[in-house]
Amino acid sequence: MTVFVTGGAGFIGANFIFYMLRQHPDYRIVCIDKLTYAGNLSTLEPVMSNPNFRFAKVDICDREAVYQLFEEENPDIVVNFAAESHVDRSIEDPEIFLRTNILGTQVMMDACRKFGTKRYHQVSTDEVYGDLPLDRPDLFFTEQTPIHASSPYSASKAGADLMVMAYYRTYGLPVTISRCSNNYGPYHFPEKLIPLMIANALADKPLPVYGDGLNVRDWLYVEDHCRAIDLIIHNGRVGEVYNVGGHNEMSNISIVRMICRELGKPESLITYVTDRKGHDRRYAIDPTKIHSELGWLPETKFEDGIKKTVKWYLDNRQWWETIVSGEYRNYYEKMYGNR
Ligand code: NAD
Ligand code: TDX
Repeated sequence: MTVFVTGGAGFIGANFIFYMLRQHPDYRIVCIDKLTYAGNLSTLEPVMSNPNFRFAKVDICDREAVYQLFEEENPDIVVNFAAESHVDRSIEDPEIFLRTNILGTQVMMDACRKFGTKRYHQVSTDEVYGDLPLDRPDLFFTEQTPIHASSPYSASKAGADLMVMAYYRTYGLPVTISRCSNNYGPYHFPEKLIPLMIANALADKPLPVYGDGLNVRDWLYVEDHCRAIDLIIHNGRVGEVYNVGGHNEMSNISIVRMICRELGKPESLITYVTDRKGHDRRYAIDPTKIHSELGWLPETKFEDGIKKTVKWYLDNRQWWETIVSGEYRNYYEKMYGNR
């Protein structure tokens, strides 16, 4: 069995590669990654010499290079993680989001059609459903919730999902889609809330909380997401969408306070800054379908997951310090300098 994993040098894709090589030691895993600012080859160092693993530096929008790889490897399954993933960057400059997230998805699906790939899996997000109000804790996103994206990022992911379903209906491409809530864990790029707050707190820098800090996200430990995708690509029904999330809603401010406590840092570091444009208020997943059809439930409780994550950032300073001291510094200055 050969599995293509696009975006495998990023946060979730890398965790998925480690997970798959552990769970299915007889599978061949081919990582396709353009190595954008978010891709980090050093993350994949532990598996580079595994004979069942191959890394290919390829842009998923590069049709010729993608077809060439399909020709060489003839994959059974494609799991598409590759994307521009940061909402704030999409607000600054949407174009690359449309290119990679929509056109790249199309190229990967065209390749699957051409080479008769048995399964194409699209890694999507709960953000395609828009947001829920804070004063209606009874409401959750189900697979029937209408698409109602807010940011250029989520609109691009929603556009890709629509193309995936169009390829299923029009060409009969065997597809599945997962829509997951916010992930956290090792190798999370430090532009995102949890790793950014850990890195800043360790440097005694201000902790920039957007708006009133009351926006709610539904957090899932990354390995639980990897297990859900593994179940879907093997046992999920073709043409179906599966929501993935573990009923772990938390406000941003409570997460930042928890990180301060874990690291023994004062809450006086917390600084309220100008809100994100169009900031989604609350995300909350109803995972009934994946639970009842595939038996999936999250295994890592947030209290344990956040401790493991903080420990990982303490034990792997070199990984993220290299990022925050390099080109990323310019991004940080641009986004937070005058906020
Ligand atoms: P990430 O930004 O950490 O990694 C993205 C990876 O894709 C990087 O390695 C990057 O180099 C690669 N990439 C970008 N453009 C590419 C291109 N044109 N061709 C090939 N590779 C390219 O992202 P992540 O947080 O790991 O997210 C992975 C996927 O999961 C995305 O599709 C995202 O929308 C989805 N998702 C993320 C979360 C989350 O909480 N992080 C939640 C739900 C869904
Ligand atoms: O400095 C910050 N301060 C802050 O208050 C940052 C970076 C974020 N925030 C807030 C904004 C959000 O309400 O924290 C929350 C989480 O922000 P992000 O980490 O940027 O994640 P989010 O926008 O929720 O999107 C993430 O989850 C869904 C991923 O980046 C997406 O790829 C995924 O689809």
